[in-house]
Amino acid sequence: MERTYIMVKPDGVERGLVGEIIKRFEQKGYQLVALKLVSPTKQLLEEHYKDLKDKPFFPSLMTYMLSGPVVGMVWRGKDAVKTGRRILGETNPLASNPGTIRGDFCIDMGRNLCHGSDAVESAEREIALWFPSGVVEWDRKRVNSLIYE
Ligand code: YYY
Ligand code: MG
Repeated sequence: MERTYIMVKPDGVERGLVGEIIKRFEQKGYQLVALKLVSPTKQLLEEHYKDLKDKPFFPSLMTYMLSGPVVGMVWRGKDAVKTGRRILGETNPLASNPGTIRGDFCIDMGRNLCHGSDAVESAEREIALWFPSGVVEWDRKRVNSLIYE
């Protein structure tokens, strides 16, 4: 089973969309294995977005991400990384289909509500970064038998 790191960005937290975003992963059938509200440090965010540090939008991305607390979570399940990003929508909300989180709730790229890992390796890196003491490994046998064949 794959794991992915999903984060509600400061705009999503302030706009009261945390529950809505959690709901979409829950109703799909993914299993929540970690969750926290945190005001991240600049260093943590620079590490999280280290691949983007030379991009022109990096300074505004940092300002945005430091504007309030974020909710980090880890969701577990089959194909969680790729499907998680499909649940979020495209990076640009205006290119995101209705029915996706970004397609339904936002407009500008620099206010796109949420983050989702883009590959299994980056997911594991991000999970270790945001949840250094690990996640909760709990069993969900009964529900899994209703979701997976
Ligand atoms: O993975 P994803 O969040 O969809 O996009 P990334 O390419 O990793 O960029 C991270 C973050 O940076 C994006 O969610 C919004 C912001 N951003 C931007 O403001 N302008 C761009 N041209 C590209 C990305
Ligand atoms: Mg990304």
